[in-house]
Amino acid sequence: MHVFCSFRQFKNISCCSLTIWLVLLAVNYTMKHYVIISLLFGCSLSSYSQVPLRTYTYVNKQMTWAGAQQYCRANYDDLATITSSKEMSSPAFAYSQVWIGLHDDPNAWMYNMGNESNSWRWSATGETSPTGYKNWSAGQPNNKDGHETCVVMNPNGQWDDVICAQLNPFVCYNVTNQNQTMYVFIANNFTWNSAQAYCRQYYTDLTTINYSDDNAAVYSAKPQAQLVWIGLYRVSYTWSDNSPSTYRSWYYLSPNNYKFAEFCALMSINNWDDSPCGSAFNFVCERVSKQKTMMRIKIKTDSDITNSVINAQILQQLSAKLSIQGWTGFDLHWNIKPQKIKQETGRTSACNFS
Ligand SMILES: [Ca+2]
Ligand SMILES: [Ca+2]
Repeated sequence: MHVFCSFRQFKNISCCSLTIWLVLLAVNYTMKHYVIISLLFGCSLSSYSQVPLRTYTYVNKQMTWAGAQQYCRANYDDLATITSSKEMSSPAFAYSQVWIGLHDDPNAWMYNMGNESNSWRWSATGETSPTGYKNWSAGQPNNKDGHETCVVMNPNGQWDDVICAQLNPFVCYNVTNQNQTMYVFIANNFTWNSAQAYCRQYYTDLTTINYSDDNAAVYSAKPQAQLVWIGLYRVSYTWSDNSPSTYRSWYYLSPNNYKFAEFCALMSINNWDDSPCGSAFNFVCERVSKQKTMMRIKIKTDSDITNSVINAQILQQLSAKLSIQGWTGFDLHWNIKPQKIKQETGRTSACNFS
């Protein structure tokens, strides 16, 4: 297959002819791959094939979720990630009560302020506190009923994880020209996400609290009897193989974190329920086919494209775009053949996928 098109993205890089080999180790569908290439380079492709790259195996052994994960990693690639209803229609899932790779990790959020996938993060940084400061109320955080992934400051200044859809006033912060942090109480009753959007539009963000002094300042900024949103949140369920897939097929009452003891996803014919990770069930493993794709791009430009700084910037941009699209495990590198470099003028160019 050959595709030619005008190549506009890198006009400012220019000067010679070079070849880029993009080696993509894909864990998604071939179709998605082509869609991404189309997005990156503005080319339309005339044909594609759909090849599912995940293959699933039902394992008839009763194990805890962690035991199943270990077994799958030793004998396949990992516990199963499911990214679509089409994948879920695999015969491997035609059984009641099987572990899949979706889980929450209470050790990452209940006892510390770590930086794991399920840990608490501050809205302003997307990361945990560098100081590890926390000020939970007794017995919190507890993820009651399985949906408490946003944090309020109680009237007494201590924190509690609650459902993000609650409607609460909130405290934004701003950094002044003198590098001072100002805390601003907003009396509107908003969900956590709406409060975050409001703070980002009119101030810097929802509050970050790294020290007891910060906590005292936020406490002072709000009316004494008032409960408020602060900028702390977390993502509760993530996949064992670190897939960014947001596909979910929870039973309508799940997850419910029944008895505060359910953090692993158990599947029963399309319906997922959070269950105690220590219970023993059969499970489904996955094997992920790595797809190696080489994309040859010919660029004719008029600046020094052999400049390593420019080359690194291009790869950074490509990597960022692929990551945003949900790609993992890819490797991009240049393969420049100096002997083929020849001086060209003008800024028109072509890309050639073969
Ligand atoms: Ca709670
Ligand atoms: Ca449950």
